[in-house]
Amino acid sequence: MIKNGRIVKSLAGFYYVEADGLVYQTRARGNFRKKGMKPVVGDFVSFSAEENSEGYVLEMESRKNQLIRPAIANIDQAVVVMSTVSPNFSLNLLDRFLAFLENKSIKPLIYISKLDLLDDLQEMTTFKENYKKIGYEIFFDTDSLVKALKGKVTVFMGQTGVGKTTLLNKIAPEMDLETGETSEKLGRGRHTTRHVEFFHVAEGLIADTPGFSSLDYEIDNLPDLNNAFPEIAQMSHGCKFRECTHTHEPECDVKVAVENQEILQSRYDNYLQLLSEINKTRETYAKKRKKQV
Ligand SMILES: Nc1nc2c(ncn2[C@@H]2O[C@H](COP(=O)(O)OP(=O)(O)O)[C@@H](O)[C@H]2O)c(=O)[nH]1
Ligand SMILES: [Mg+2]
Ligand SMILES: [Zn+2]
Repeated sequence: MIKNGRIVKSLAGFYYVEADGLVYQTRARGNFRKKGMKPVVGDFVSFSAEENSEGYVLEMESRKNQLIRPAIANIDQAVVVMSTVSPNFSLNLLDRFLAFLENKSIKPLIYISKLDLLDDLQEMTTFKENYKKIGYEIFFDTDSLVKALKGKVTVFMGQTGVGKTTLLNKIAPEMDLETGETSEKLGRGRHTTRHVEFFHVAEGLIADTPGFSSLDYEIDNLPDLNNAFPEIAQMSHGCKFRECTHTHEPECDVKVAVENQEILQSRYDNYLQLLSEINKTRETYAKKRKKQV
């Protein structure tokens, strides 16, 4: 019998496909590997479902997005966890996460942890207002965050130590994850590699992503970088040049908006930093290519 479903777990060469509320154990036929296509968790597939024996993944639908490490596809949204202190709150790091997610068409949700360690919430409240204006949702408590998980596939990301596991343990104790504290106590490595799995939580699906503290990505072209900052992309429609980088060009609406404080100076600075990183990467590649010739 052929069924359609979604891969919810991948372990030791098996793919576990959920269809009509049941989970089927399947393998991928060799012809997938030959084509260089490896099914991953999150893939929508058709598969043969045999009684009392393994099924086979037959076909995969094309993906709306994909992460490499961990290997997950078709993600709706990501909760970026940022702590107020230890590690210190960083708009630079946050903007990098946001740009990464925008570039992958994954909706960012921002969760602020360790608010209890602040004497004064003014700075965080101002931050929340500023980013809300850009269009981002910022969560200061778990109850409101849980509501936003309904019906979506969500991943969690953030630096080591910000409190991802603590947060997940609170909203999904059934995942039974180890926090920094317990893994230290047990003397285990923090970065134990695990299989990838989706959990049904808060009427949605969430994937824990333990190794996902750094960004294994490069935005490598200017239009993509422009679009990764929604308020800059919006404002750039008014720039004189279509390919405006918002640096040296005349009649640049983005620069005017920064001067008028319609765009945050810090967002613009972080955009410029990413821009210069892209340009550096390009120069390095160009040099390498020259050497090879
Ligand atoms: N005070 C305070 N400590 C927290 C909070 N969230 C996490 N922590 C602590 O921060 C440390 C790192 O948390 P963990 O969940 O392991 O972070 P992860 O590396 O992002 O998974 C642990 O000692 C937690 O107890 C919080 O909201 N307030
Ligand atoms: Mg953790
Ligand atoms: Zn411009």
